[in-house]
Formats: sequence, structure tokens, C-alpha cells
Amino acid sequence: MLTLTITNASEIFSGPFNLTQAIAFTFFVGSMAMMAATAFFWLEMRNVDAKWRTSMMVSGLITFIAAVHYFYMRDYFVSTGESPTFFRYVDWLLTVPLMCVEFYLITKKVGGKISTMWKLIAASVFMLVTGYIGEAIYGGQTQSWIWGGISGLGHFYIIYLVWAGEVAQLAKNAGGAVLKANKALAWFVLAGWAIYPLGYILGTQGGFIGINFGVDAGFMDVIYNIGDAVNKIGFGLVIYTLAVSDTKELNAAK
Ligand SMILES: *C/C=C(C)/C=C/C=C(C)/C=C/C1=C(C)CCCC1(C)C
Repeated sequence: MLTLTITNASEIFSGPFNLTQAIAFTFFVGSMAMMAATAFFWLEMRNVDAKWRTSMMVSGLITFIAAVHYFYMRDYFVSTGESPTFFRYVDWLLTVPLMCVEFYLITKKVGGKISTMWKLIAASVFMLVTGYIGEAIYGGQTQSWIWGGISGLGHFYIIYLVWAGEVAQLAKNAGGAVLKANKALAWFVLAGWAIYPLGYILGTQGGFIGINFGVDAGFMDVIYNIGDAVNKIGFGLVIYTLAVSDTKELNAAK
């Protein structure tokens, strides 16, 4: 097992810019950030009202699963110099459906149906499996963009469900903290998740509808790592913030 010492990290800032080291560094920072976020979400569970605890637990589970994968991904990258596509998609295949579960958890008390949750999960699995085929099998060929496009359909369907479909309708009827939480999470799905297709476009041969931007494919991992920090930690922090403010309101009403 190769280890990245802190000297490598400092070289990024002192020596000439080295993309390989920069990528390895974002994997390293990613694992620490995911671990810290996990401790935070789990320890803060007792400071929020009972109805928010499962959501907080799932937020911590998402960052915990990511932390473990980041250790593996960093190691794989440092040892082989290659993008850890397989670990990346295993991580997403576990964490993205859990984010779909979060939507169910916040709408459950106001009539959220388990069938809606399965629609979200099915769409996310479709998005990730087709994305994986595009990246792992066709990543070096022009047709990679077609798989990216097919994967995008799954993403659009999730956007539809949380912005206008069943999930949005429930949240609208419920109002209050549920509406706020759904709005915030829906923004993550629309804007935060859009970071990923950007990484895919830059990192695969087919680029955007066949137009390749000629960027070093290594940037894909940097972009994915930024996306994960925003979406996994940010998503959890939004739930935490809402849980805290809702708990305050509930306590004031007592
Ligand atoms: C924690 C990990 C998350 C939130 C990962 C989300 C991943 C996506 C939204 C990926 C989407 C993709 C497309 C919409 C098209 C190109 C292929 C993907 C898989 C990168």
C-alpha cells in the first residue's frame, strides 16, 4: 500500500503544479471531511427533535460510506495513477439512493408514499448504471456522450419528481419545515448534482454531444470530489439546519 505523506501535499503549493498530486490531495481531504461530517451528524442527533433523528442518522451514514470509499479511492489512485471508477460508482450506488430516502423521510409524516421513494431510487440506479457503462466501457470512445445523455434522463426524472411531481406536491401541501427542507434538497438535486455531468463531459472522450474539450481527464476526479463534498456534506448540513430551527420552534410552542 502506497502512502501519501504530507510532503506530497505541501509540494502542490510549493513546487510546480502537479495534477496527480493535486488529485490525490483532494481524495485525502475528502476522506477527512467525510469522516468529520459523519461524527458531527451522529453526535448532533441528540440535539434535535426526535422526528428529525432518522434523517440525521442517514446524513451521517451517507458521509460515512463516502469516507470509507475515499480511503480506498485515494489508495487506488496513488497506487495505479488511474481514476478509481469502480469504487466511485459503488459509493454512489449506495449513497445516492440514501439521498432519495431522505426525501421520503421528510415527506413521510405528511403522506409520503413508499412507492414514490422507489421511483426515486429506480431513477437514480438507472442514472448511475448507464453512467458507469459510459465511463468504464466507453470512456475512451466518442460514443461515451450517448451514455451520458441516457444517464441524464434518470437525473431529469428525479429533478421532475422533487420540483414538480409527487414529492413537490406533498411538500407544498404540508408547508412549513417540510416545504423548506424539500426546496433546499431539490436545489441540491438540480444545481449540486449538475457538477457530476460536468466532470463526465470533461473526463470522457465523447465530451458534450461529441465535442471534446481537450482537458486532462484527471480533472474529472477533482470535479467529482468537489461535487461529493458539496452534495454529501452540504445536503446533511441543510437537514441539520432545518432540524435545529424546527426543534427551536417546537420547544417554543411547548
Ligand atoms: C454523493 C454522490 C452523488 C450525489 C452523486 C451523484 C451523481 C450524479 C448526479 C451523476 C450523474 C451523471 C449524469 C447526469 C450524466 C453523466 C453520468 C453521471 C453518472 C456522472
